[in-house]
Amino acid sequence: MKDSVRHHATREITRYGPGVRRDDGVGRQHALAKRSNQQQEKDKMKRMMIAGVGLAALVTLPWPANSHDKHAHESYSAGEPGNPKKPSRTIEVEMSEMAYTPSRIEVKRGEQIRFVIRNVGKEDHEFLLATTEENLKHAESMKKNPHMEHDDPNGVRLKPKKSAEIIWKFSKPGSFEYSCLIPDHRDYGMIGKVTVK
Ligand SMILES: [Cu+2]
Repeated sequence: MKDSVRHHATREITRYGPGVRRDDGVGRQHALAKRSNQQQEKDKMKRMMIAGVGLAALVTLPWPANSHDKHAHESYSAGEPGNPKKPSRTIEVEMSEMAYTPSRIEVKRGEQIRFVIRNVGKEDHEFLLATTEENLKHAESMKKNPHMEHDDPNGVRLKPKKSAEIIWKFSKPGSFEYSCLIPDHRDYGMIGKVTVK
């Protein structure tokens, strides 16, 4: 089984799927205003240090920066990203500490579901649609890097009061799940069962 989940350490993602909206939390370097030569020299040193730190962070990333391209056309364990132009059934899912509502859904094989996901809790939460096997494997890597972000159509991480939509086609029969892989959240109950018949 392929691990279709990609990881980005630096991006902040608020919404996924077709019609994606994202916030890139990239800070802009302040513009250089009129300054004395001495100040400019200081700034130059500071920029060099920032560049150095950035490089070090890049080197220590557990996933290669190009993993994005590598996984671009891989398949997903719970079906496939849906087509927003085709009909879908809407299911609203609320996330809180530490549960999903509903925590169990049933869909027909081939059915397209538009998940409207809301974080009504007080902490960040995730909704990652996959097989249990894949999510457990993924949870292990999350323990090593709890702040990793996921850049994939089958998942979203939301801050409190945020919402997002995921359109998903359940093309495979079987048992799947959505869970939150922020360390301990799944163990405390953040798991929802999906049965595809
Ligand atoms: Cu959570």
